[in-house]
Amino acid sequence: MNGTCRNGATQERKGRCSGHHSNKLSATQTPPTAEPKNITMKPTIDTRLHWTDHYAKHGFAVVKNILEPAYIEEALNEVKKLVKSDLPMDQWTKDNTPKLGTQAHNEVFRKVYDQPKVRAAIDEMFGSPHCFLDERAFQLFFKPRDPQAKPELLKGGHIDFVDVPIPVFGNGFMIQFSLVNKQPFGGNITIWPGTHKVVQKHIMDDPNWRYPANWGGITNSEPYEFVAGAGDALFFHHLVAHEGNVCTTAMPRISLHCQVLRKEWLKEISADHDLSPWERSLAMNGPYKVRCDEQKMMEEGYRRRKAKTPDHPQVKQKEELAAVDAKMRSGY
Ligand SMILES: O=C(O)CCC(=O)C(=O)O
Ligand SMILES: [Fe+2]
Repeated sequence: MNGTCRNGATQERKGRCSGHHSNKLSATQTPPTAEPKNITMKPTIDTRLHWTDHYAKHGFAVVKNILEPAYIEEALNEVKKLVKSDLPMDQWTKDNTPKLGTQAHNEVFRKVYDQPKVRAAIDEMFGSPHCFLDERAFQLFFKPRDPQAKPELLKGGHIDFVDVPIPVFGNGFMIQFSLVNKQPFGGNITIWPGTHKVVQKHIMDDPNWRYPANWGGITNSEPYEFVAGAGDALFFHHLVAHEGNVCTTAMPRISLHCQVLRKEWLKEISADHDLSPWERSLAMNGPYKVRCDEQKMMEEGYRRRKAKTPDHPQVKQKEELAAVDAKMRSGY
């Protein structure tokens, strides 16, 4: 992963190394320490990698301009109809706009899956045009500016399997599409690169490993912030740590958060055949065979959790989405 140094560390290093002919120190100079301390690296996209390789290696990828301008316009008009405000969009705030809910049945938003470049990218991920299960489990994320919020990113991150068994392979991935141009701290999603491998290894080693009970230490690094242009997409792995942030910019956060499911649940990854990019992202810890039917495991896990904690807020959120499509519950 390419990194850019925060706190001016890059410039400091350049300053030390360039410009002077002699490396000798004068008596009054203190010797430089080996490296400045406490540098945190802010992850960026490694543009040397093809987007599918980036996805497999880091657990996420950005594909720019995946949505057609005409579709973006249509979807934004739909948002404006729902918001019913006389104010221009950049004056919308949390306090002067309604909550829009998931919009999980909205006919315009669900068409995002029909966008030609989106469908091509899904097929590329699955390595075939026949794998995609044409379920449309998605949510509109509408987050206008919160005038009280500070411009900062949330720490911690999460995965979407709360107090349930976690599938090593699962049956899909997520795509988040931005309908607007964003700035940093604009309510953007953050991703902790590479955590898909770490989390998967834990589950492979211990099927009783759970989020959040066993999460400590997984995300104590800098996350990547998806500062999107209108029409850009973020693809992310079912096990990569991620988080939604508060919106502190004039432009609201307006995105579609979509599950992409595969018809068949994977049972095994062996080294003896070509892997699709999606399979490669699941094979970072080597060949593996599932211990049980993961689809059944998930259905059973959600049933048990519901019986135990019917009022858990994340349980409620997931169940609202689950109402969109019963099949979805078997996956997430
Ligand atoms: O706000 C976001 O982009 C992330 C939301 C999320 O991770 C979730 O709903 O599980
Ligand atoms: Fe999530």
